[in-house]
Amino acid sequence: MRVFICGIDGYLGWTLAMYLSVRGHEVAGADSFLRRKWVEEVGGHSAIPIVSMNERLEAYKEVYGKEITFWEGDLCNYDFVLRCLKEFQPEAIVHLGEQPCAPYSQIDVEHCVFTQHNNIVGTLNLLWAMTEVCPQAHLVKLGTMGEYGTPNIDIPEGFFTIEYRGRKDTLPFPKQAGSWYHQTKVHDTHNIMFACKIWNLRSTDLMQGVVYGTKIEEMNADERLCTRFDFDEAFGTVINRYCAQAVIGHTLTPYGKGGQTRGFIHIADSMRCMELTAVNPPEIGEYRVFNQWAERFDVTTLAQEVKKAGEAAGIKVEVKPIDNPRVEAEKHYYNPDHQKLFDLGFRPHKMVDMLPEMISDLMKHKDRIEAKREHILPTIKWRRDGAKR
Ligand code: NAD
Ligand code: USQ
Repeated sequence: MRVFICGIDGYLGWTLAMYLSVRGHEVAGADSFLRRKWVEEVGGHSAIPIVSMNERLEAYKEVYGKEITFWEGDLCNYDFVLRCLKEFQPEAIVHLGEQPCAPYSQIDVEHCVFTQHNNIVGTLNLLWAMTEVCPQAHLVKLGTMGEYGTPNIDIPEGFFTIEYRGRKDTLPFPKQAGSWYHQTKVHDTHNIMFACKIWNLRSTDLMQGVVYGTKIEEMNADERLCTRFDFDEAFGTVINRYCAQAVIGHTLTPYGKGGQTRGFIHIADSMRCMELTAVNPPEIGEYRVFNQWAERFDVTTLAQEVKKAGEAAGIKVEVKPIDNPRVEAEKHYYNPDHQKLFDLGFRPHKMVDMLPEMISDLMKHKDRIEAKREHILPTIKWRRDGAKR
């Protein structure tokens, strides 16, 4: 299958390019290297060293004997998007090319507006370009479980049937996103659903939970094939941060009451889900939603699991809750469905089985994590000083 990956230089994008290409798919992709700049801007760096895109592509060719095509450019530039699609004629487009970080989007008005513009305009450009070039291609869009928020009822996969004042309908499940970043995914969802309706495009919106992990197996062959791994206050996600914290003897940092519960998925399982989705497309004109997560944990239990794994590796680990920089429910009901990918054959790893590998991979780069210790504790806050209640 010919798959075009938007955001091919990212944590998931580079991993997906290799994962699909090794499995016989023809892969091309685009990126403007924004993620590298954002992490530098917040003072972080990848714990696992990464090489340039050119070096990645060369190393991949050397090790696996295959080529991945790359275009450098901005998805917010319509002509660029159009050119890529015209040249590659994809059967599937996996859209990962957005600003993915909640704290970054909360920094100030510039970062909020940038995130909204970048994510929403990039997706609109893709939708319009698809109508011109490849209206039958399948758009696999990375949404987020965070679009739903944390309602006090079960969360279905995108839609639910509701009876109101004696009438019944199947409608999109309400969205209550918890950051300016998460809001962009909600806006994308509405735009994609509308495009499928009016233009007969087809799309799967993957409501993905929080991804963790250092690598996929194919990266063991050569260190130039590694993907990035962030742990700073903005771009590090919670399990990845806890593992990096454990390795340098920093206390693990559950925020607030620590009952925040999310769906989690290992990076290798995220790849498997995206492949399963791409090779099982919806009908022309169909917009569908899969909830893409494997296991559910609250952030305190997660910290306890990382502590156990660290101690098994001979590291002393302490857990110390800190004030929550975010505005979010700290104790809540959370029961989202995730059956559809399992029906397609998804069989996930267990987080406890993956932690030893993460800790041992990160131990090799302990000095790089130590060098950015001061960028671990959160300083970006959801509340504004002038808006205190
Ligand atoms: P990432 O930042 O590592 O990857 C995104 C890539 O897209 C980056 O390389 C960036 O440079 C590129 N990009 C962004 N805007 C662009 C633009 N306008 N033009 C060209 N390139 C652009 O993020 P990730 O963790 O790999 O996440 C990929 C996608 O998956 C994102 O959409 C994210 O919201 C979603 N997601 C991630 C997670 C997670 O835990 N990592 C969970 C759920 C959903
Ligand atoms: N958290 C802690 N301690 C930390 C870091 C985070 O308790 O040191 C808490 C947060 O407050 C939050 C939860 O852990 O309640 C998850 O935070 P996160 O930073 O791991 O993830 P989040 O901000 O939700 O964003 C990440 C990805 C994003 C994706 C989302 C999936 O960055 O791209 O959309 O996970 S989901 O959370 O399901 O919406």
